[in-house]
Amino acid sequence: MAPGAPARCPWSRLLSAGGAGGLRGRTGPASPVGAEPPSLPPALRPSLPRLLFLSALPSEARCSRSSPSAAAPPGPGCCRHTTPAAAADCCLAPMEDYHKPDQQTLQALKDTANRLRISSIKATTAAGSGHPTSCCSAAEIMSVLFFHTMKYKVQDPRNASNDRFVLSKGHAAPILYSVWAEAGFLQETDLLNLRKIDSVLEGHPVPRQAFTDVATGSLGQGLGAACGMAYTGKFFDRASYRVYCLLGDGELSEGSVWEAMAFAGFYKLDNLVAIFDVNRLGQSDPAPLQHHVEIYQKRCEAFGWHAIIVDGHSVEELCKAFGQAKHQPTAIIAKTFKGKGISGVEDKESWHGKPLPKNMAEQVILEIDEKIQNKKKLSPALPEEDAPVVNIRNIKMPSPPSYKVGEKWATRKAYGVALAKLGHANDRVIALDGDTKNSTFSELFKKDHPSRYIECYIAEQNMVSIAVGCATRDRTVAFASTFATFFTRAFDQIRMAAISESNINLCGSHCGVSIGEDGPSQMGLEDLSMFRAVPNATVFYPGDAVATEKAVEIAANTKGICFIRTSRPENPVIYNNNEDFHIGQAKVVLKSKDDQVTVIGAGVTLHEALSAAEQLRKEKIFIRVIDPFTIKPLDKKTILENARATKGRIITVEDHYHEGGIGEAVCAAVVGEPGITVNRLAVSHVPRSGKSAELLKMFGIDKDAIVQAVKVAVSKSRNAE
Ligand SMILES: Cc1ncc(C[n+]2csc(CCOP(=O)(O)OP(=O)(O)O)c2C)c(N)n1
Repeated sequence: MAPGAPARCPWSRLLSAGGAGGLRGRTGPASPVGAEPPSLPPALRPSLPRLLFLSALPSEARCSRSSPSAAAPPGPGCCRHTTPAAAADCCLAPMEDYHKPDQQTLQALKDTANRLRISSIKATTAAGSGHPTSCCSAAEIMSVLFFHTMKYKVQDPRNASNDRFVLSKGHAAPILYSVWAEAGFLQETDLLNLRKIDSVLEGHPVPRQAFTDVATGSLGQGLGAACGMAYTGKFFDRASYRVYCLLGDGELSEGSVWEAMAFAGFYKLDNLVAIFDVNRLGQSDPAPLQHHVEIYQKRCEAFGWHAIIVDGHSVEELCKAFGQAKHQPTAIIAKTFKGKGISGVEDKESWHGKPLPKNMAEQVILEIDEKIQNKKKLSPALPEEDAPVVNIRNIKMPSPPSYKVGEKWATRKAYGVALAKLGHANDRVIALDGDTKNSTFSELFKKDHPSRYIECYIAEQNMVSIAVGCATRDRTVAFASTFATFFTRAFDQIRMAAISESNINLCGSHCGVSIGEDGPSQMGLEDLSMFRAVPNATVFYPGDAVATEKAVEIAANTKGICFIRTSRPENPVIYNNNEDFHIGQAKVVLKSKDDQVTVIGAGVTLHEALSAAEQLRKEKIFIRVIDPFTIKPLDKKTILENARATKGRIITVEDHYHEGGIGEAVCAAVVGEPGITVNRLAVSHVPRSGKSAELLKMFGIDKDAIVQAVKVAVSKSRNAE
């Protein structure tokens, strides 16, 4: 080396050897999550074009931030960084990717922002409701994102290779609609139908709109879904699309946002950009941090994000910030003003969620219009079409179940076996868990398919949102598992998943008192109630290992939210491996012409019902036993037919609270039917620790309780006769 010549960064040599990968145009192997990192994690490898770019530069230009300065001369080599991460952060940060837009473009972006303001005001005033001030703070952000930064096909908003956008502050929907009108996908006239019954432009984004992947409006959920999309882009699709998510500062008080921040930071989702629209105000009060953008920055950095503070009304600063790709997720903390551009309203409290009265709107529109210099519209750049073609239709198990009747299996374990098997049928089947994989048995999937397992850690709300994000645009078939009871804390995410028309599959293990000693905090006793209330949900409650395997296969091919309820105790296999199962088709497991009562049980109580039948038979009392297989939809026809054949007597028995469980589902199915009586055995109050059998007895849902209830039912009608 010539004396005095700057040496090459040692890491850049290593990086060159690392091959292609990195931010865009990723072609190298995905980093298997949880696997030993390669010599340099894929996230830190530069893309091929970047490498070419680097090698074309004079060596001293290669390290953008370590150029010799008097204050901090470079150490040995051009770079003083001692770890690949630090080198990647400095030497490889592609600041050179940022090309300052020319004045004409900058002005066009400003003009676009003002047109978006005008459209949002017009739409909300026409609707007589909506959130124009929340739109106006984000006008420059949306303009730069959609007309400078993002790459997408306007006429094909769901193209798999398009960059994604999630409007987490969903109440600012009018500005999203205005963007799509500005781009030419919607008509200006559509905007004036905002919030009308016959318009797809609802008050908050919904996937009825081709440009909306996930419904938002329940604040705090967009970033989790965006993380799922980014994870999918980086590790499953290995494509170059990027994911952008706009959040309000008020919604940053939601814990779910920080679950997502931790997830993105941990997995180094360098294809994810969150934009905080820090407009200082919430709905009824200022947001707690008001304009203290530096505190947001510290918080983001603490979560492993690269955080940039910008003036959110400066298109130039925004262009520059969006141009800064890093090897970690990026947060753009945009200081803005609520109602920006609306004189008398800007930065004022009490204007949240209020449309401008017509006269005022006209005046304000004139004022904003005066600022527009050019009517010419900008077009977005096209994406690199590198997302792979994916087929997730008609996924069939590679082989039938292979259980033996009478063998004892817990349905939770059968779930893991089934999912691992399904993973061999289709490489788009993925599994997620919240640090309970050795309890739910999703670890069996991880063992077979480590690169398709996402550990979400103990953040169930985020896990559901991640699953929703992964499943958007039909990129994956997602199965997320945890204890049934812990899904209750994610009910809002599940509810929003249904509004998002998501096809996620959720498996809740450890249902009911039958888990035993761990006690009530671990027992799922409200989960059926919760999932039954979800529109279009399918609720599976398999009775044995064979039924569980069938449930997993069916769920993978079923639209809407699927919930599979599994149990901890081991119970005998009762179905043959070739038994056919269908949604909404119950199984009559035990039947004779002398049956006097129909008993409906599921999971562990199905087995208690079969034991009760055995005992009653010795006393010449015969019962019919039904396994509903799905609690929603419930097989009303089979239940009614069999109830009628047993003098109208039904007993339901379930390991769940009375409210919203199987008993109530059956009552709803038979209501109004003459001559039918339903006696419901269920958990009546908060349980405690104990042995599984002790608890089933204590709560009157075991074999003895069923025997007793049958005898009462039979004798009651005898008395009546
Ligand atoms: C989970 C949730 N809680 C409350 C609301 C009601 N809400 C709608 S907008 C809003 C204020 C949002 O403030 P911010 O996030 O700062 O957005 P801005 O409108 O200021 O951009 C509230 C409380 C909601 N939609 N979701």
